[in-house]
Amino acid sequence: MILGTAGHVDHGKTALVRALTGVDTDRLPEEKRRGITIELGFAPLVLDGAPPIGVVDVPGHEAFVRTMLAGATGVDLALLVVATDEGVMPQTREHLAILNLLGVRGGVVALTKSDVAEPDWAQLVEDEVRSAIAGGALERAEIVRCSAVTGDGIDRLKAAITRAALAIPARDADDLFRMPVDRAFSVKGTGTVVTGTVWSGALGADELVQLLPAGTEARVRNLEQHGAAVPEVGVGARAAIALAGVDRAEIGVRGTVLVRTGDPWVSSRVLRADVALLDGAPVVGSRTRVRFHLGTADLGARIVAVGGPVHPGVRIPVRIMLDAPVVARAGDRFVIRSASPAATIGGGIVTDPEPPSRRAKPWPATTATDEQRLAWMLAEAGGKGLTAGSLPTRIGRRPADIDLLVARAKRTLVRVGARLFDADVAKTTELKCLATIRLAHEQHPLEPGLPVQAIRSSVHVAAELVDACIARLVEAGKITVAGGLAARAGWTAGGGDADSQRSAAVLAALKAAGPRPPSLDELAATHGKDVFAILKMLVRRGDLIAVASDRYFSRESVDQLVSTVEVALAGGAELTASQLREAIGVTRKYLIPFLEYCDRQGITLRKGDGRVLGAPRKP
Ligand SMILES: Nc1nc2c(ncn2[C@@H]2O[C@H](COP(=O)(O)OP(=O)(O)OP(=O)(O)O)[C@@H](O)[C@H]2O)c(=O)[nH]1
Ligand SMILES: [Mg+2]
Repeated sequence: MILGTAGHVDHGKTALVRALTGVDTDRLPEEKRRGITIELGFAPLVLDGAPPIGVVDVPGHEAFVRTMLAGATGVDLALLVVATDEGVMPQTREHLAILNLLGVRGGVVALTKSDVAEPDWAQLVEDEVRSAIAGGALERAEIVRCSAVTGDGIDRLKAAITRAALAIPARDADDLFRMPVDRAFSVKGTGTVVTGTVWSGALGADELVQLLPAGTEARVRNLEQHGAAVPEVGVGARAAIALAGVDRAEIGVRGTVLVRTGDPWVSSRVLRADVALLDGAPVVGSRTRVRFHLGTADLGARIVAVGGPVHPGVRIPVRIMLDAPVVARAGDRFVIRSASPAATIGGGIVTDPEPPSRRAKPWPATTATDEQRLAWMLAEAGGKGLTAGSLPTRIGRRPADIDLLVARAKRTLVRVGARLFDADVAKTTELKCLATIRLAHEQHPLEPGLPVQAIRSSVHVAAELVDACIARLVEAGKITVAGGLAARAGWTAGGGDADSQRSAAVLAALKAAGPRPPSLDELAATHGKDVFAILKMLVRRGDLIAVASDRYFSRESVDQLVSTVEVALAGGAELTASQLREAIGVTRKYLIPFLEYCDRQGITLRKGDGRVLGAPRKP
């Protein structure tokens, strides 16, 4: 569990952390010289009856609010420090606002430096603090008067922190691992080390990890929690993780997030979010440049709402356009500051870290349920669908919760392999597939069906959805698929009245012509230009045989001719084409294409100038 300090500069935060933990977290020479905190400080706090606590000590100076933000993000508990002699000051209020925006879950207020203030004055300050915390995350926090110099009240402060720690429900452990990096350095003999507060999940030695948004790959060499080696670090821990395979120089600290390789984290330059500006903040239009703080990331951004600028005091769905990619998850809290004057002006909650495009509209409403947002995402994804694996980050729930969510939504979505589609989109696609097949039958009545590939390319949705729809249509008995061709159930090529008459006429003509069938051109002259399609269809049905590219014989004629040839060549006879012509009784014009057909079919074999019988025909 993490406890973060907060409070105005010089109010005694670092002195209190030292009184509580014995650790002086102001280590830098510049911090010593100026007597202020500049960088984040870390110390373990062991309290009787409380879970282990990691303390993050933040700077109070107004110039270092960005650092305070990086430290305050991910804390469970706040220790708001107010010097009794000064009372509530500007950064007391700004830090309080930040804690509220980040959704800190509880905490304690220390009214410190009690040794330098009169009790009456202390009471006034306590009242002032009460009204400052009213309505926020620390509303019910205990207020403890204490002094880091005399040690007065430190035990009471420890007891109050213990109570606050026990009041917070434990975070779920079985989630995706994520740790925003707040420091990176190299240690002789160990190599590159990154530190941070584990936001979710757990990580162990030898696991493969990625540093996002850069995407640098590394392996976990070993892990430490407050200087002690541990086999695994989990949610809410302060962790120092030694990495193999990465140089310190490759790691940009601000905004770098350590995740497990293969988990569905993405970095994005566009987010959807619900945003609210603090009372008294300036109005923010779509062109207003703001600073966006999420985790340890701190970057320029613009906020776009539907229908005009964002006004203080209203929670509103927006799209956030970032100057650089960040790693975010739905449910993440962030803070917005104005650049000049540098001030905290608002914040919000990410509602979609991965909109499909830069122009994606904000969600239609704030405070949507998971079911609602899933429905919006599926509708927006349309025929492209979305991967189930993207939902733990896009919806912001543990993978196990997402499985339940998807199972509950089974009437509104269709799952095809790893992709999910809106059920209405799937239904429409099914109808489109059917319509495409019908249209193909109308336009090409002599064709046996439409290639499935042609359906895929004309329906314009993910190929796997088309395939699933076709499979459903087959299952429902509405269509058939054979040899890669889809057709309406019961469809016969050329089955229409007009087509049937024409094909019957063509077949009759060819049957009548027997061994002397007309050529393609002659057929076209009598039966129409598209006679080729009819011939192809009759070949598919087995009524005709394409003996040559422009000669179609009826099956009966071919059978008769083949028998005649077999008789003529029986007993191993070897005959020339002229001899065969006499046996068959047709001119060379018909004979030669037929004999070549026999050669191709293996009915006859060429031998010198003549032919002999080939292998016996298949029955
Ligand atoms: N008399 C008295 N002085 C204190 C007490 N706590 C801190 N101080 C003094 O107040 C000054 C500031 O203390 P820090 O602990 O550095 O204050 P801080 O809140 O950490 O300051 P920043 O980190 O720069 O915001 C130091 O000179 C401390 O010695 C206290 O309980 N009583
Ligand atoms: Mg300090």
